[in-house]
Amino acid sequence: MHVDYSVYLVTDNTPAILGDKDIIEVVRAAVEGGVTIVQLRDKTSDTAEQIRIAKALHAVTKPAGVPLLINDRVDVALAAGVEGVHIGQDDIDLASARRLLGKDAIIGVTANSLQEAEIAAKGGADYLGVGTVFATPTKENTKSIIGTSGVQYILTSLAQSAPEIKTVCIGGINAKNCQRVLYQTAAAQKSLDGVAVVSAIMAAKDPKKAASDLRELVATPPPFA
Ligand code: TZP
Ligand code: MG
Repeated sequence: MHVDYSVYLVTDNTPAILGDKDIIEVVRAAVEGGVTIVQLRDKTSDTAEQIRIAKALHAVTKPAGVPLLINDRVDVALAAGVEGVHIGQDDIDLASARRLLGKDAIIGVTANSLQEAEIAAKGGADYLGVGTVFATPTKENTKSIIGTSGVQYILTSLAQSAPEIKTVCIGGINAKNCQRVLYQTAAAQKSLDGVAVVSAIMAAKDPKKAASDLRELVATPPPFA
């Protein structure tokens, strides 16, 4: 299955980011605006609630041909019948997730380092979430801020060791810096396939416009290239 990773929305339901907006309506607007893939990332709801939200989001994403993945939770992905999962280094292991979800599922893995990236690529991940690029209040993990140079280093090595693996970067990406990130990392022999954002869309006053702006920026070579 061809998957377009170019503008990857990761949801957040915390009041600091979502405010009093409805998560389903924000994702609906973002899909209308042109996000190409969505991940439900919910660190607070119980299992039943996550399944309910996943099914409601899937009713929005599926007709648009936009894959929906679930962060951390293979059980929620299976229960809701969505397209895949995104797992971190402390979640279920990749081989187990693949066994449970099957070969057609989309499975992404977070990679903070080249070693993590190469293990996930060898293990059959479909894509890597590479980061954290810039420090961000959305996820406080100061130990793994790798900058655009870190992303470039990982891409350069993957060009040799895992040329087929898809990659998106994550962490502090927004409309102001996405072209710079893509341009700076394009010096590697392997390009990013997209940018993943949380607050740039989930916290936006107009999520549809935020999504369509990002889509256009990512598709356009930067003026300084
Ligand atoms: N993983 C690394 S950084 C991050 C995640 C989920 C949060 C990114 O949020 P934002 O608001 O796009 O900086
Ligand atoms: Mg996780």
